[in-house]
Amino acid sequence: MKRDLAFLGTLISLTFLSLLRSGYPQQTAEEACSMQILVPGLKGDMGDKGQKGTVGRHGKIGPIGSKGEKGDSGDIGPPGPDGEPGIPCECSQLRKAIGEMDNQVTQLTTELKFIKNAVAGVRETDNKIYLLVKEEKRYVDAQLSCQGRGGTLSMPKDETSNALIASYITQAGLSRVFIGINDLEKEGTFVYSDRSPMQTFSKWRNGEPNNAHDEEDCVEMVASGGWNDVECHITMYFICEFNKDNV
Ligand SMILES: [Ca+2]
Ligand SMILES: [Ca+2]
Repeated sequence: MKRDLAFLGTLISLTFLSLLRSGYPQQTAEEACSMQILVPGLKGDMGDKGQKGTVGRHGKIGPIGSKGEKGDSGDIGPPGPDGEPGIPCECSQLRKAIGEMDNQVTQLTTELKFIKNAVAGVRETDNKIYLLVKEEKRYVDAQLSCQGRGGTLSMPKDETSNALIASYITQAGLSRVFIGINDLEKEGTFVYSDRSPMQTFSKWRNGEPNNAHDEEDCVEMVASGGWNDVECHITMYFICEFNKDNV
């Protein structure tokens, strides 16, 4: 039986080979197989749907969200502990400081009063300010007083300034004042209080300067505006002058 089957197989193979050789004389059996693979077959039926896959990995973190609304205020906290005891008041130092301030206020009030009186009483031209000082002083002390205020004894160098000083004396109800003219350094040679020499302008009264008793080296102005040489050690009111550039 096995022998019959083997024989039958051999017979089929020979028959298949003879058929191939009669249809495609130039091709081998191997080439015939390749041709069968290259020819496209008919489209098969769609397969069944696959099974559901496993869960994927987590994605990237998303953008920051918008700011939320302000929350409600919290409850009031408990009171804190008591503080350290304070330092006793340095009353004596405070009283001293207050006393010093009172003194300063008094001093400032006095100075302000002086300034108000001075401003209210001065006379002025375009470039000068004149101040009548109602303190009786000798000539040298009067000059020092004017210098201490930033000026000098008044120096009438023309008719205008002389007339202004004269009216100042008259309006104050005075008869005479010291002005800034003297011949202290050289008898008979009068100079102004700033040491500048006398110019062509002068207002000597008749018969003056006479250097009476050989002791008159300082000069006063009387209410009329005239000049007279007098002794320097006598005391009287005086008029200072200030340059407006220096005030
Ligand atoms: Ca003289
Ligand atoms: Ca005289």
